Amino acid sequence: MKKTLLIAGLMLASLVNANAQTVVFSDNFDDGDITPWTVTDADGDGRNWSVVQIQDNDGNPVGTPVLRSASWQAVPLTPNNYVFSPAIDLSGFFPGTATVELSWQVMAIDASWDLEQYTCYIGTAPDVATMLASSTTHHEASLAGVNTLTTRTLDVSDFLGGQMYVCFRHWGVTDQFTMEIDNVSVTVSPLSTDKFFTTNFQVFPNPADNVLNVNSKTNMTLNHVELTDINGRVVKNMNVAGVANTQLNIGDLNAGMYFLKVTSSEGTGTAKIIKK
Ligand SMILES: [Ca+2]
Ligand SMILES: [Ca+2]
Repeated sequence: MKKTLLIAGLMLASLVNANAQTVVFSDNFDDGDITPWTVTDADGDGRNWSVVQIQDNDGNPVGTPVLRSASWQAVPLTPNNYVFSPAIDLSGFFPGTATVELSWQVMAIDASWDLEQYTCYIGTAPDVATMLASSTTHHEASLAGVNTLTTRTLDVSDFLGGQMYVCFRHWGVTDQFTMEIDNVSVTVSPLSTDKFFTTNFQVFPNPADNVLNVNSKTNMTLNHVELTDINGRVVKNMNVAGVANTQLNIGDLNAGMYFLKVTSSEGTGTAKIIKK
């Protein structure tokens, strides 16, 4: 029973790295103000994204304020409208330590006129050229049937360590009605320790007879390497102070499963090891 508890403890310890999720950006537009977002009217018709409070036929508010762009407003429009977020700062997070998820909600409110097209781009500057060159995008050729605010997500982990901007572009459509965006957020989630390991390091061979090689796959270096048996006893323990690669001699260990724990300045990684 005690052994089982210890293993359970080790498994639990391997699940979570240093910090919980961090919401680094969120905007629900409920202040009714589009700033600090900026817009570019690439079609030049003077119409663009704006923050509106949707109302019913009696003038009563429906839901909360949203970001809206139109493809029909008394007359058919042919929008090519861009809206850019302010800078979203991910410079405090080291690449390879976390995943970053962009989340937003989208709809085309009129079910009879909902063939709206849009693209969400992520880039390092709030301008059209940068966004069109981005490889981190989400495109929807039609919002048919998406008539209530519906959540979309995009992995933006590539922007860890720097700044990112979110862009929504309403384009390639005419004579429908409107599309809406709301509740934009960016959340950073630290990697589990086993994912942290496989992202930044490799260990080989595994299973191993005598020597375990522990190598960095990224710019991350090792400060400490530790091997623990299934009872939680530390059987190897090495300070290695900032090296990319190291070796552990395990020729003296009994055959079985062990847990490798590596510590870098950016976090902790774990991996299961088999000694033959
Ligand atoms: Ca809102
Ligand atoms: Ca326009």
